[in-house]
Amino acid sequence: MRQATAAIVKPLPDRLFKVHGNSAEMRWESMSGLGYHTPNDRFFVRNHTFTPDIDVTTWSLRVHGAGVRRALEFGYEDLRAMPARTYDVAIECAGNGRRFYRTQQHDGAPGTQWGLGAIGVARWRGVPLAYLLKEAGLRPEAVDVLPAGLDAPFEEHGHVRRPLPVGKALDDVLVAYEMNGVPLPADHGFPARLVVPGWVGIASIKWLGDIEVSTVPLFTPWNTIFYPDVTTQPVKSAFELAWNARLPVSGPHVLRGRSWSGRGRIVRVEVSLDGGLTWREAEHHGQHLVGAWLPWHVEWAPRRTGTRLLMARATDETGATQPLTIPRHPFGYHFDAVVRHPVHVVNG
Ligand SMILES: Nc1nc2c(c(=O)[nH]1)N[C@H]1C(S)=C(S)[C@@H](COP(=O)(O)O)O[C@H]1N2
Ligand SMILES: [Mo]
Repeated sequence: MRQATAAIVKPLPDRLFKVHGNSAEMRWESMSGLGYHTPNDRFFVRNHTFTPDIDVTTWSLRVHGAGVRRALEFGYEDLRAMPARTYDVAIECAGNGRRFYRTQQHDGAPGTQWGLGAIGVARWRGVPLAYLLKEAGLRPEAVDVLPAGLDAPFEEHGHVRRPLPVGKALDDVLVAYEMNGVPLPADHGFPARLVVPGWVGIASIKWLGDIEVSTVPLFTPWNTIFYPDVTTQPVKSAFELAWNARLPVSGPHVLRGRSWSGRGRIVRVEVSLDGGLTWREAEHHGQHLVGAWLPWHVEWAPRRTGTRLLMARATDETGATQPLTIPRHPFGYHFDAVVRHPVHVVNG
């Protein structure tokens, strides 16, 4: 493994990304008019340290521990030869929207000040983690599965690693080696990463090197200090528009957006184009997959120039909806309140 010279390998043009230290946020306007999936060139990157350069010819993945009867160790070609599945699902950082605690509610939290761009939906292909666990002879006493990344240790906390309960591991977790039809890009976990549908992004460990299966609950800084008690992601919505977008008053405009929830399907999206005075239901279009997002649109013919606040509020099948404000969160996770998105209606 050679040390990379920059935290992120792929190009980060200003029109696609906003860079935050070692991480990069997708600009929502870059999804405008695109298809269902987030192209790899604009998928957000969240790195605790930097993207490692892994030699796939010597790479191997070990599955071991007291929770399995025999340790497995296999290489990249072995992994690609195993029974594969394809999932169209989102990965979203728990801190997505953190900035709005500060800008909308004046109770900000430290950490990456993401807008709404720390989410992407991709077509992931790989081997179900359940298959690997069964191959290793999963014991009924197994409790936790601990995937660890091969990226550099994070501060004094060691390699990025977060325990996953065996129930979730057996349910729908993938050891992915492909993203949108190509081998995983370096920044997204090459040669293999976990994809944990519906859960906070930190569960989807990149650059997998080791998976320990234990018969006792496991603790690492990533389920005690940094992401205690966070599993599924709440309901959120975003417009496919630049922050402070300029829209000609001549219109009409089709305003597009997407809504998602880690807890189930989106059943309703309402939009307000007057800062919350009136609401109307948005129309859905395109695919709508569980674990991913629902694309929607509304038509708008603004009659006057000036600044407006656009708002979108979704409801998922569990009945969870987006409130106007939410209580402060010490880490700034799970910002699911309605975001007030400013646009400027201009002459022209
Ligand atoms: N090994 C490793 N895995 C990791 C991380 C990391 O820094 N190192 N970041 C996590 C976090 S916090 C998130 S939100 C997702 C982001 O995935 P992406 O960079 O492919 O968008 O990866 C997770 N997996
Ligand atoms: Mo994250």
